[in-house]
Formats: sequence, structure tokens, C-alpha cells
Amino acid sequence: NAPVTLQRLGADAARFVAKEKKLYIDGTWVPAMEGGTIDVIDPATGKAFDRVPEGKAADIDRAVAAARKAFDDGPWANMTPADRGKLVWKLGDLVERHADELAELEALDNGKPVTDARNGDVAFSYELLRYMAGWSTKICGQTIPLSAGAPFHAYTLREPVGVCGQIVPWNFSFMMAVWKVAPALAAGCTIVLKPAEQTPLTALRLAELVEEAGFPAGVFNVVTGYGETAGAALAAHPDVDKVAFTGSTEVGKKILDAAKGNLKKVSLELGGKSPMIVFADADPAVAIPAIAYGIFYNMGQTCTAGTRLYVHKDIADTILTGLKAFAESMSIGVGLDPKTQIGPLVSQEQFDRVSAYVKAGLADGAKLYCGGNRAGTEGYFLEPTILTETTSDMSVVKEEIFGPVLVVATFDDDDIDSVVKEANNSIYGLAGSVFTRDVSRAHKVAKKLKAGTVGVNTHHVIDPALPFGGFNQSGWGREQGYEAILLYTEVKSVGIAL
Ligand code: TXE
Repeated sequence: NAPVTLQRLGADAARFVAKEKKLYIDGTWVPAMEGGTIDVIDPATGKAFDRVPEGKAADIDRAVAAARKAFDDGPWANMTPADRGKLVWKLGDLVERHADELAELEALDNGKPVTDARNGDVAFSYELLRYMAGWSTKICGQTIPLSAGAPFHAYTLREPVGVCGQIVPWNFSFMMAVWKVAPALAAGCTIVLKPAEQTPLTALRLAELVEEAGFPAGVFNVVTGYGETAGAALAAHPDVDKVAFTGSTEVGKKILDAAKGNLKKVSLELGGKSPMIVFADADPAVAIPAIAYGIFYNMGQTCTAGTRLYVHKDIADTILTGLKAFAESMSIGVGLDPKTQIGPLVSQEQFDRVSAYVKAGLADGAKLYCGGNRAGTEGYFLEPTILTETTSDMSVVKEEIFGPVLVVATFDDDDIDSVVKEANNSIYGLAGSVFTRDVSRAHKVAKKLKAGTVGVNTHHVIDPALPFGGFNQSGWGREQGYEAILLYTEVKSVGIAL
């Protein structure tokens, strides 16, 4: 009794779903050593439609050994940067060729709107692969004039960091994987990828495309499994040189602890509680759709989601009326329907967590301005929700909700300092945005916000070339852009006595 949503799949995605899933280790497809499996659930119905191997520590050991061998001895280590770049570019082409199929798999597995998956997740991924392919041939050191007068000719080499463990979440499963895989491959690293247990399918499809592109065995490995077992084993593994993680701040701290054993390099992209500030001179026609997209895109399950709205009281009515109309006009439905704008949340657990936050906000005195209810009778659908009259002590204002819930407070000061102080009053610092027609004020706020990415008259600012990451407890390091190449390389200084 497969869920009815499966009937919406195209032939290629249906063929992939029907296949028996295996781990991809050392260029071969193998079952988990202990033979266990994890059910894959359709969030639109709550029903299982597939299963993947439950990889554990022993599978991680095998995958890390393969990645180690490929890094130390394999053809990969001796490949020219140009040949490496060609493979990464080819992978980008393959992702684009299979873009519709990948988007459908993502929409089915995660629940997200397939149109967003195609135009967002998958399109960004192949563009990023090509962007990073270009860096392969441009990673270089410097010739450095020495300052203390030693008789050396000195220069630096920039070398791949080695075997990388990459642990990714379920909200943008494919894109988060590619954000990590693309720069690591371009830099010459080898990889063991562990996708989230809720959404493992596109990582396995990516492995098929890596195989088709012709990467040497062991360069890229995928182990599906749970975080506490497979993920923890990868983060702690003594033969892993670097671990890159995207997920909750709580687990990010566990990754740090696990990495201590061999002091592997760590990069972390963690939670957020990003503010959006609207001044009285903002253009409502620009601000309303940007704010709606800022919070409701991907059902709010976006680390950079604009979750806290600070709006000047003179424009608050206009903005809130517009947001409510926008939210209520959004089409709620199964992710695989191309008309859907709001799909289900990823899991029962996430649905319960987000619903509990809405309840807590109301109990704390916030007002329900729109939404707040479950939509439909099956699956994990929640209406786009706006809570007004919120204050800084409420859990809905302080904590990451990770659902389609906007919390709103007004301000009446024309000066930027007090509202920016409120916006910066968070343990996080991933993103932020400001809406105003005053250029000088926009620049001042952009400089003062404690956030890795700032939008002016827009919220989500994402591009393969733009560094992405967080201040405060939103993480360590920057992905995308040249900064990502720095994450996956080590610098070596060489001095030649003259
Ligand atoms: O995240 P986890 P969850 C936030 C968001 C959400 C909350 C919980 O607020 O409501 O986290 O989501 C792996 N060692 N974000 O529980 O657990 C896990 O298998 C190693 C924000 O799903 O952090 C998965 O692959 N790995 C975030 C990945 O970590 C472990 C996106 C993320 O899961 C592990 C997702 C362990 N001990 C959630 N435990 C963002 N920044 O975008 C789990 N994992």
C-alpha cells in the first residue's frame, strides 16, 4: 500500500525509488554490515515508501578506509587540477541532466514543493558544482617576502586537507550535500558523506552520478544511517582529517567534542533566528513578498529563515495585512504537485516540535494573527503562521522553531540603535535583513547586524560565489565562494635557504 503521492513521480524517479538501496563505498554498492534498514517516510502521508541501509560504525570504518586509500595512494592524489575540475564540471552537467528527477526525489522525501526543489535546491547545486570546478585550477599559494631578513626564498603551498566527513541535515538534503562535496572535490579531498536519516535518497542518487561521472573509487562514499551511530562514528574517526556539519547547534557541539580525539578540523553551519527589520520608509510592495519568502520558503525549515520581524509602528498595519493576505493565498499541498507553495513539514517529530512552539507562544501572551492550525487530515501540514505582540523573553522569539512561524514585534524609534540591539539579541547570527529606502541607513544597519549574511530589501541572499555561514552560535567557517576552498585546504610554508 504505497502512498498515493508516488503516482506523481516521473519514470526516472520512480525507477530509482523501486531500486534496492545500498551504501556506496570504495566505488561499489554494499549492504550495511549488520544488515539493518531505515524506513523512508513520505511526509505528505506519514507512510513509508522505501528503505535504506542502516550504516553503523563498522560501515563508517570501511568507508573511511576507502577514502583514506583514495587520498593517500589512489589516482585521485596524482590527478592534475584540470582533470579534477573536469570531473567536478561533469558531475554538475549530470546533476542538471537529471534535475527533474532529483527535484522529484527531494520533494517526495522531504515534502518540499517540487518547483522550489527544481529551481532552488537542484539548480543551485549544479551551478555550485560548476563554480567550484573552476576553482580546481586556481588554488595556489603565495611567494612571500620575509620580514626578518632570513636568507630564504619562501612560498606557501595550498594542499587538500585530506579525508572529509560530511554530515548533512534534511531541510535541503541534496543542496547541503553538494555545498560540502563540491568544494571538497575541487580541492582534491576525499569524502564520506552521511545524509540525514529522514531524507537519504538524493545522496544515494548523487553517488550514482559520481560513479557515472567517472571519479576514482573511494573518492566519494555515502553511508546512510542515524546520527547517534553512523554520524557520531564519522565525527570521532581518527582517520578523518576534517568534519563538516550542518544541523542543530546542539549536535554541532557534540561534533566538536567528538572531533577532539585527533583534533580534526571542524566547520559548522548551525541554527539561526534571523531578524528582519522594516523601517517606516520601506516599500511595502517590495517588503511584503520578501518577508513572506524569508519566513515561509521551505515551510520555514531554512537555517537563514527570517523568523523575527521588527516592524516600525507607522507601517506595521500595512505590512501585517499584506503578509496575512500573502500567507492565506499560499497553496498548501503535496510537494510533488507543481502548484504547491507550502508542503508538509519533514516529520511527525518536526510537526510536533513546531506546533508545541506555537502553543508556548500563545501561552506566553503572543497573539495569533493568522494560521496556527494543522492543514488536512494526514501528513505533517501546518498553515503559515504569524504571531504578533511578541516579546524578547518568549521561547518563540529566542529559540529556533524551524517551521512556518513568524514572530512579530513593533518599534517606534526612527533611530537604528535600539532596534538593531534587539535584532542582535540572540545566541545565533546566521542572517538578517533590513527594509528601507534610505541608503545610508541600509548600510549602517548592514554593518551593525551580527550576522553572516545581510539582505537589504530582500532576505535570502544566496549564491555559489558568496560566502555563507554564521556569527555567534550559528557556526564556524564559511561555505560557498572561495572561502569554501579555504575550508578544504591546508597551507604549508616552504623556505629555501639561499
Ligand atoms: O537536527 P540534527 P534534527 C535544527 C532545527 C531543528 C533541530 C532538530 O532547529 O528543529 O535542529 O533537527 C546528524 N553525531 N536544524 O534533530 O540532529 C543527523 O543524523 C553526528 C537546523 O534533525 O542536528 C543529521 O544527519 N551526527 C539545521 C544531522 O546530524 C549527528 C538543519 C542533522 O541533524 C548526531 C537541521 C551526532 N551525535 C536542523 N546526531 C540547519 N542549520 O539548517 C545527529 N546527527
